Amino acid sequence: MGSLSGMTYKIRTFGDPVLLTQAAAVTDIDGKVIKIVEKMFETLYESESGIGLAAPQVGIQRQIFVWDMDDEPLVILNPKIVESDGEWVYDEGCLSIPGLYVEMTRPKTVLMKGVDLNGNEISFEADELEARLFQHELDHLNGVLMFDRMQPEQRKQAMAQYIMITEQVDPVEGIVRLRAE
Ligand code: QAP
Ligand code: CO
Repeated sequence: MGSLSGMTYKIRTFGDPVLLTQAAAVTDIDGKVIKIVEKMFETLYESESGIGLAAPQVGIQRQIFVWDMDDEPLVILNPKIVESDGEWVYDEGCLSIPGLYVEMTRPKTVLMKGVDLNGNEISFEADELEARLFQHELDHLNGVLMFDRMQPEQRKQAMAQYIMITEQVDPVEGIVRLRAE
């Protein structure tokens, strides 16, 4: 190992309990954290059209997320949103809920603070798509998924749609189950 390819994580999908857990703050930015971040980027770039990935999505309960919206790989540790404003509607998707896109309203602009890989304080002011990404990835670090942000009726519909997307019927047994893989 150590080559550029083949260093990816498996992306956990809805049904995997790790997606519902609270991630712990990163206290030491050691080689292990660097390695995790590298591997998260590999996983993001290997994914089909992913622009953001949070550590719990690859089974790691640490407050880390990576994103790339403009051919610029970016990472933040221990992020928090300190200000948000407005409303913006967007058809939101998630690599852990593949194939499902749901129109969701969230704040339009946010100010996010956190720490970079050198331990320096960083902050990002963002709006629209990037602001949405920050809110979405931060939710992952708190074990929150898109479903949790939906109104009961919308959640019911989205769940039904996701079951349609993922249901597997064994040709012999005829058993329908949710794929958590
Ligand atoms: C989070 O989402 C996000 O369903 C990142 O089949 C959400 O990268 C950023 C993806 C909303 C901005 C706005 C989803 C790829 C990627 C899928 C993603 C799929 C393939 C989602
Ligand atoms: Co997601």
